[in-house]
Amino acid sequence: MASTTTADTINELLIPLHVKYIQSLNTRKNDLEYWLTEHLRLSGIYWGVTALDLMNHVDALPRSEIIDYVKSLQHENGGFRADKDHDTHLSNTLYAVQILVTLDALDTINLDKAIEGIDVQALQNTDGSFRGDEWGEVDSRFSYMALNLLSLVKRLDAINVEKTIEWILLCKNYDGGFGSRPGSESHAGQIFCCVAALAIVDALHHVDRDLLSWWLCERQLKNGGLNGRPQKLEDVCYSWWVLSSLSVLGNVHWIDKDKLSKFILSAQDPENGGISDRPGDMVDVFHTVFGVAGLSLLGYPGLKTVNPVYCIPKYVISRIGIDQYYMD
Ligand code: GRG
Repeated sequence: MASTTTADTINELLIPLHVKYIQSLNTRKNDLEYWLTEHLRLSGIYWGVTALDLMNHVDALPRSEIIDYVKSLQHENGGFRADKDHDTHLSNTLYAVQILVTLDALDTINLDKAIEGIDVQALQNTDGSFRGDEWGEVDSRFSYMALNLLSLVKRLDAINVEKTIEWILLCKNYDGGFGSRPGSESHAGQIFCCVAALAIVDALHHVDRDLLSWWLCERQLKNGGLNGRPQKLEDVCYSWWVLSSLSVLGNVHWIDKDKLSKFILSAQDPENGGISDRPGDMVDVFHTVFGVAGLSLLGYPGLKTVNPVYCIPKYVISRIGIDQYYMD
C-alpha cells in the first residue's frame, strides 16, 4: 500500500483497480490473512459482489461458482455457515440470501429449509430481542438481520413484529441514537441497524428525525471523514453506517458531501486497488464495499444506486418488489 497517498492525490474512484482487487481475494490461499478471515468468507463474498455490482462489474466474479459455493455452505439443518466446519448463524443465512438475491438465484437453494432450519422465530426472545444463534448473544444487529432476511424472503409473519419494534425502541437513547442493547451508548453502526429495521416494518415515526440527524451529521470531522461516535477517529465504513441512516431520514444534505467524497477517495490504494479505513492503512473488502456504497449514496457518477436499508443495489430490491419506507 502506498502509505504516502494523501487526500489531494486521488480525485476519482479507481474502478478497474478495485475490480482487480476484489477478483484477487479468492486467489490468495497462500496468505495467512486468507485463513485468518475464514469466519468472514461468506460476508466477504456479499461485500465483494455488492461492491462489484454497484461499480457495474458484477460479472467480474464467476456467477455459477459463487452460487455453488454459497449452496455448499447450507448446513443440513438448513441455515448457512461462514465456511465449511463453522456453525450456522443468522448473519450467514442473511448474507447467503443477499448474495443469491443479488445474483437472481434465490431459487437455487431450499429456501423453506433455510428459513425453518435457522428458525428465526426460535431466535426471538419473549421481550422481542433476537439472538444470532444458539449461544444466546443479544444485539440490535440481530433484530435488523432478522427483519432484513425475513423481508427479503417475504416471511415477516414468522416473528412477532410488534415485540421486535418494542425492543428496538428500548435501545433508543436521550440523544436520539440507538445502542446495541437497552442502556448502551449510541453508535452509528447500531443506529443504522435500528433505523433500517424500523424502516422495514414501517415504524420510522418512532425516530426523532431532527435530533438523530443532528447527532449523525455531527459525526463529520474536519478532514471530511465520519466517525461512529463522539471523540473517535474517522473511518470509511461510517460513510455507510452514518450516511445510510441519514438517507433513510431524508437528511443526507446535512453533511458536507464534497468533503466526505474526497475523504473516501483518499483512502484508496492507487497501486493495487481496494479502500482502507483511512488514508495510508491496509485495504480490505469490508471498507471497499462501504466506501463504494457511501459514494453511491453521495450520487458519485457512474455508480448504481444503493438501497440504504438493505445495502444491495436498488434495482435488486425493486426486482423482488419490496416497499420500504423513508422519511423524505
Ligand atoms: C447487511 C449492511 C448489512 C449489515 C448487517 C453486521 C451488521 C448487520 C451491522 C454492523 C453494524 C455495526 C455495529 C457497525 C460498526 C462496525 C465497526 C467499525 C465497529 C467498530 O467499533 P469500535 O468501537 O470502533 O471498535 P470506533 O469507531 O467506535 O472506535
